[in-house]
Amino acid sequence: MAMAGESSGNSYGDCDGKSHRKVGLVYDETMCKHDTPNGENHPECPDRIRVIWDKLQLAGVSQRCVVVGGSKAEDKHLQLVHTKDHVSLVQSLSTKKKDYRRNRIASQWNSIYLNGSSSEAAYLAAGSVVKLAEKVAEGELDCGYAIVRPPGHHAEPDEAMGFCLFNNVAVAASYLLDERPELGIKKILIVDWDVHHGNGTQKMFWKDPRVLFFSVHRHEHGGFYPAGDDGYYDMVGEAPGEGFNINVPWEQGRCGDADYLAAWDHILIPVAKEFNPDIILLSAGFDAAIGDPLGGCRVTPYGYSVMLKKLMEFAQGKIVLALEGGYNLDSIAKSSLACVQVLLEDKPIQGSFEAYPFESTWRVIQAVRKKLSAYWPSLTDELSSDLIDQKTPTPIIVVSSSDSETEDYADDILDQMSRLNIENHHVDTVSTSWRRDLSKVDVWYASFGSNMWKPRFLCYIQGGQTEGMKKVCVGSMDKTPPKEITWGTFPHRLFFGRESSVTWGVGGVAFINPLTDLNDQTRMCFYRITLEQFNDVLFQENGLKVDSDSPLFDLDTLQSVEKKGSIPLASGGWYGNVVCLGKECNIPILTMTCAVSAVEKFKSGEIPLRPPAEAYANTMVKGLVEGGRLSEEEAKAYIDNAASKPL
Ligand code: X5A
Ligand code: ZN
Repeated sequence: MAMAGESSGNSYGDCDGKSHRKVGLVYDETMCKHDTPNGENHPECPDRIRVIWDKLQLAGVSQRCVVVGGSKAEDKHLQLVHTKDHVSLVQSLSTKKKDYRRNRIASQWNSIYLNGSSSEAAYLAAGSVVKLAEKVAEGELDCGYAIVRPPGHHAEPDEAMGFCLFNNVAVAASYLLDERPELGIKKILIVDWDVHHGNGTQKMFWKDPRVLFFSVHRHEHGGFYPAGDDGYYDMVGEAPGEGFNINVPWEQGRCGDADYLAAWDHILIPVAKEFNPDIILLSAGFDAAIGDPLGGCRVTPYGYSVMLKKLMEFAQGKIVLALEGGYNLDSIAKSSLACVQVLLEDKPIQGSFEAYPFESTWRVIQAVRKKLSAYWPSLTDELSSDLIDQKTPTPIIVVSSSDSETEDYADDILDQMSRLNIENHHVDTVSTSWRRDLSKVDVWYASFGSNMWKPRFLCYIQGGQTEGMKKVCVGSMDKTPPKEITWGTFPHRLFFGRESSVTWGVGGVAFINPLTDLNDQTRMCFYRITLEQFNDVLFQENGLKVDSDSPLFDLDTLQSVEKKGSIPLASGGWYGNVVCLGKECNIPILTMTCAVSAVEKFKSGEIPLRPPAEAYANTMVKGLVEGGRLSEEEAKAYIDNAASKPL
């Protein structure tokens, strides 16, 4: 899959460069007052918007945006998409003195709670999205993010549901089209990446060709909330709006970056090019995020940032995000931050995707393309088999089959955590206090050999072996995958040597000369892992057990390697020399190679220089092609060159 852009040499982009885009942010603490009437726990809780706001502030990102206060929606604007009755019912909630009256109203709706502040919050949520969209349409702001609640996309013309009272995004879209024609917004693309179908928005623009509604959601043949057929791909709109409603209904949970990006690349982006919107409104729920208790999907902050980046190519970047769902506080804060950083355009996006889309994902994408190709010629061609053969088999374990009830959600989080081995995978057998300390420090591990291929490197983290390996890796104690992946080149000589290795059989394996050589450039893939995991990689690279009661490389060693450039360890193995290549975003970049004395022995012929073992070279090629942005020919030539030059 697509990977991060390549950086070159030792200098990297300024991590806090200034942006020239005017990004609006709406936040208003008043929207936190909408809460359950008796303090019961509920996933749609006031802290959702607080944690997002706090994250943006702590990251120093909100300070670089234009912060816009909340704004109350006008009834006549709400009535562009809602019935008069619905608007006055929501309005009247504020004057009800007694909880039981509100509880009665709430109970007639599906998945709604109400308190004395719900009405005020609902007016603010809708009005804030209207105001932000107006400023972007006017050109006062380039783009923006409305951090609002209650969410909106389930709210129908005459009904609140699914935690939504007013349909915030739909109100804003209608406002621009019907109330502000002078702004020249004639075509609006609404993208809904909330894990649930945007049934309300779909209804409101069902016959309206001015609004192209695109929703990607868990559907499970109608079993997932809001259950039924509305979210199916055969729901394409009607009358002049026929073809302007696109649903991508996932058949299963667990969809992640690769699945969403496939829907982007093969449905949304080509259609958006044809439609050519004047502005994009994004129903930005973050409940498809990894760790979400209701969604059961696994989109990463990096995945969200790539999806957003691709949308910013349209409408001169005029895009307004409005928060919808998203119930894991940590996930929504991180995903929101990633999105605002994209809006600010201040740094290249870094990260990588897990493997490939599911088999069922390709099936759904093909069905959608077939159905919609009647309206969008760019969807006509069948996807090539080379493309759809790249797939992840449907997993056998089925997790959270339908919409989780609120009492399930804590369990689901724990389930997610244990499957992902986040934080709870420290199997402490011996005295392992060093692990606790080193798990708090991040480093970039820079690989130049077979580890450049992510699945091969993951064997050192999660255990296992890939094709061509003669040995199974045990993996690290902490099996959390790398937090980020990026690429770079460094002025060190790459070479291959040794008769054979246990993992790859006959043939050399890669080393770099620990000393710099400005005539050489070696490509490397960096994985951001903890110092604890780095030790487990060191153990495995050097044929040692990972349950050692002391680390090979601790905080003191880290300090001295940063000063001295390289440091030999008492590992006794081939990769017992840790080299510090510099820093990226203040995190040290470390690699491991042989000792300087070994380089001398390679030079003298005492140890043989040898071209790489075949399986080893193939693995390197896969890494360079999939992540390092080389063609297969370029990757092979790069390896041949390093293998044939005299040392
Ligand atoms: C906005 C949103 C979810 C409703 C789930 C109801 N609503 N069980 O994510
Ligand atoms: Zn949702």
